[in-house]
Amino acid sequence: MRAYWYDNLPGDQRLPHDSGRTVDPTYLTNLGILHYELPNDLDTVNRIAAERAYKNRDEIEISPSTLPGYEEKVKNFFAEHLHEDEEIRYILAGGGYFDVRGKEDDWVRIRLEQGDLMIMPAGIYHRFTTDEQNYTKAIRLFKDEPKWTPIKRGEESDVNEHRVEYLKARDSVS
Ligand code: KMT
Ligand code: NI
Repeated sequence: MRAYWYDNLPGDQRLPHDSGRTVDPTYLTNLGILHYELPNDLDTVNRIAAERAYKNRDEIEISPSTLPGYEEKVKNFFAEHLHEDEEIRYILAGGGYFDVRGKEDDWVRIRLEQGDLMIMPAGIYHRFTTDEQNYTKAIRLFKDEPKWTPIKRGEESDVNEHRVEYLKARDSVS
């Protein structure tokens, strides 16, 4: 895992877009993001899922040959959104980028690779993209039913109760 400020330059979303400015782990913690390095350690992933009472999961292989409608789906993953639940992702193979909004509403890019487990809080604005290899295999964990409900950023999402709660929690730490 490596986190850095997104460079905001035009061009393919799958390029690193690395501004060269690193984001420190405490900053991510203050955004409410948890990260663990668990290479080949499904036992620990299972324990974390159990502790947080996650009941369901699925496995997704994001690549042009395994995911029907790949280009369209990758475009959708990259549309800024939030969820009303925590989002837990465990990378089994390949890599990818999650971009999350920092406190000043600028993008932090988080590079994930095999063995990375990331937990994003409900209500955080984010987006995802594969990298130039076009390959991400991941386990997605869900609290209840494996439902996929991204709420796109807009006037409504800004007043969503999970968004409001998230901001309250985020802005109460340093
Ligand atoms: C998301 O929230 O955009 C995703 O879950 C992307 C696919 S999982 C690597
Ligand atoms: Ni999401």
